[in-house]
Amino acid sequence: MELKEAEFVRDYINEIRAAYAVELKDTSPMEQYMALGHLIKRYNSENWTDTSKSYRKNDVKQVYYFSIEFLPGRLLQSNMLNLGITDVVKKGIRNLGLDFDKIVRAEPDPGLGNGGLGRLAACYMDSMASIGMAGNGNGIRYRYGLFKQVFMDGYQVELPDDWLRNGNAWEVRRENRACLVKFGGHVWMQEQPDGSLKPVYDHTDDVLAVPYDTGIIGYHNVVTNTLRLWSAELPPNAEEKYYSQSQRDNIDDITKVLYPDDSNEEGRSLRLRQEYFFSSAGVQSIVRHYLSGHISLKRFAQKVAIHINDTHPTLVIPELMRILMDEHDCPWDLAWQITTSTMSYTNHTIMQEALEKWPIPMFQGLLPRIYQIVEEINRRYRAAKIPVFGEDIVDRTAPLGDGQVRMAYLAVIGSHSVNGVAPLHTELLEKDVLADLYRIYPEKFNNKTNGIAERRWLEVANQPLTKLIDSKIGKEWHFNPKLLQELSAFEGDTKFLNQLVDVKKENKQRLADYVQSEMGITIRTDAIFDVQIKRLHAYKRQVLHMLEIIREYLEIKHDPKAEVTPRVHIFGAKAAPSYHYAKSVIKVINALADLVNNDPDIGDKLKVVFIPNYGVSLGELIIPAADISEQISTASKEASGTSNMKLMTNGALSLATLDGANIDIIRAAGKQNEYTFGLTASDVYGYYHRNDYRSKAIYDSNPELQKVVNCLITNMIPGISTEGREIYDSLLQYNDEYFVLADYADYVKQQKQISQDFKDVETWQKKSLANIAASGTFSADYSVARYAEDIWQVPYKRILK
Ligand code: BZD
Repeated sequence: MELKEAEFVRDYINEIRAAYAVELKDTSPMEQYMALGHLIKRYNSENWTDTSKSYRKNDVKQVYYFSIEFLPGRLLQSNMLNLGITDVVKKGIRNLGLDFDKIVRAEPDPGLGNGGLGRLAACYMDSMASIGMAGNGNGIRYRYGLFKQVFMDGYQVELPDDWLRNGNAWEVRRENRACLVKFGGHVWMQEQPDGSLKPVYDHTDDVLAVPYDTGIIGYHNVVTNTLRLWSAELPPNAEEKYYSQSQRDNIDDITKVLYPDDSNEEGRSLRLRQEYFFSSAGVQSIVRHYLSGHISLKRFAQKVAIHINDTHPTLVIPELMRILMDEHDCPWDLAWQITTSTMSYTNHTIMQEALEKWPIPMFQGLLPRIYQIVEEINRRYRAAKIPVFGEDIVDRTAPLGDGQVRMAYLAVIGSHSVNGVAPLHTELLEKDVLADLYRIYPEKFNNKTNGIAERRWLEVANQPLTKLIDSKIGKEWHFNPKLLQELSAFEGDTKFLNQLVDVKKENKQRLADYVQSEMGITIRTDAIFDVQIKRLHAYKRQVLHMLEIIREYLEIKHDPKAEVTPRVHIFGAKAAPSYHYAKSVIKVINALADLVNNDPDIGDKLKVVFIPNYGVSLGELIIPAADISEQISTASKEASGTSNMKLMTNGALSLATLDGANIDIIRAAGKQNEYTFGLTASDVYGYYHRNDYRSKAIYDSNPELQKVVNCLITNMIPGISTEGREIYDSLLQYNDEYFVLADYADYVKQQKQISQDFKDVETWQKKSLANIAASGTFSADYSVARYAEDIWQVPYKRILK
């Protein structure tokens, strides 16, 4: 948009006066931020209205991305970027004598997700708007996001994340679009005048779902899409009916807090209520919107695509069936045809323990009509498939089985498309996790490799690098990130390589300043910044990284005078509050950090920093500063990974197993520009099939490994007698479920190679450049374009090659 500085300054001062009735000089950064957010929202309001109007006028097919999590990150800078007003606003703010960075930091970072899945949903929202696609988000407006993590005596402590305390500048509450979601009660069949039977639900517990909409601004293209998050409230006219305190609390609880676990199914009734709540409210509002422009529901699937982001929104399937049949008299077959043509499903994990299943009595009690529909889906599935495929495989894959509602199977059966998020992951879905369903519906399965929003992860997070890239290849890559490939022409340009070194140094300094001020630890910027940032989980193997730190520590202790390449090991990771083992790992890494960081023999050769409260905002600070990107999951376990892509585009070299999208990153950047190691997925499956992995044998055969692992139980690291033992036992007594010891030697070898290679600045920088140049293909713009073409069949405007 066009904006002059003088105009902005005038508007901003007026905004502050109107909102707070004080002079600018008397405002807090929070007030300055809120006023700026409101002003920008106002600047963009016409685009938002016009986008909706034009979708409606042109009867454009809409995509609705249903996700129980969205992790958008702070919106101020990305909205300014996408509107093209960054420079004007920054200048205006500076000339008013305000501190822009402080204003940026005053914005709460909405933690409405756990990790990769929620962040992916947010990247996709940004990309859909930016390529000009009619893509809407649908989720939950949690009053408390993911907990704030602090460390006390090295232990993780969780504090509530009251992110809405000062209001939310970007959202609009739309009370007039609210709808009722019904739980519990009874269903009975009422005879109609024509003799047919119609279900009636009574004695239900009704909850009002109120939408809060946030505009998702496209990049330089006047498009603004909508992210709709639902909040649970008492129904209207509630005062006419008595609600006990516990009924009120039950309603309040539905959207109170995000479940803080990203890898275990919760299995609790509140979680199921959350899932039905936003699925039902979302589908109701979609049907209502559709019917405001169409007379019949027959063409619904030509105008609406609903995407199921992992299994949490699977109940959109029976919910759409319910609305079509019970409210619009659609016969089953037509309703089923419309529903399956509308729905598509992405799986994000092969971990068995994350697959959602609900005990039938709980499900049936909470959602009696939905359960009837699932039963009928189940009955028809069995009737249609048993004659063709036999009873065994159909038993194993039916939506109902073992006394449970199996959400992933329901999602596959009720969708026309099922995708994994990286080629290896999709292959494993087909061969292993969903192999039976793949046999029955091979045509539904496809791969859509994840992507990231380059705008946030490069243009917002790494402004120095963005400027440098622009100075070399212009700005066209902002619209078509694959053009970053043009950078490879500068591989021999020493001046450019040196400029890249300077940019990295600047970013490392920014992080070092943060670490100094927040943690009181001094780190040197000429050290290797070796970064592992992701949820804490055994399969992601922070333990392997930890063993390497112990090894490096012992090595320096053994010969304190020997020359070493200095290193800073940087961790960011939250553990699910109930995940005991993950919390022990945090404690041990923190204790190790204390030992290492305060040992005079070590000095500044080796530092360990576990930065508390990792989230999107800290990611923006850490990622541009990284030299090494640790992507060290047990092969086959990480569906894709996305921090691997973010780190790559910021010039970090991957230290990676052949897992998830690491494989594709390595192929894109060239093997010689990354450090790969360890078992392959087929090695891991080989061990499973033969059942012959013995971690103890590896331990016995490697004296160096023994020394390192023994440090967990020798009191060398103070204060971890319980936690150290727990990890030690997991590796030896419980046979090392994630093959840490199997990969140890190869991992160490690559770490040693890294220490060598880092000394040759020019060669290192060339590798870093190769990563940046090849990273464009991992832009989410291309990912959503592929979803649009292959799955959703929706148009988009931007030409992407
Ligand atoms: O999804 C992650 C995978 O682990 C990553 O490999 C992948 O890159 C991303 C995006 O596709 N999965 C999750 O993040 N899963 C969850 O966050 C989650 C949340 C609630 C319940 C279960 C899983």
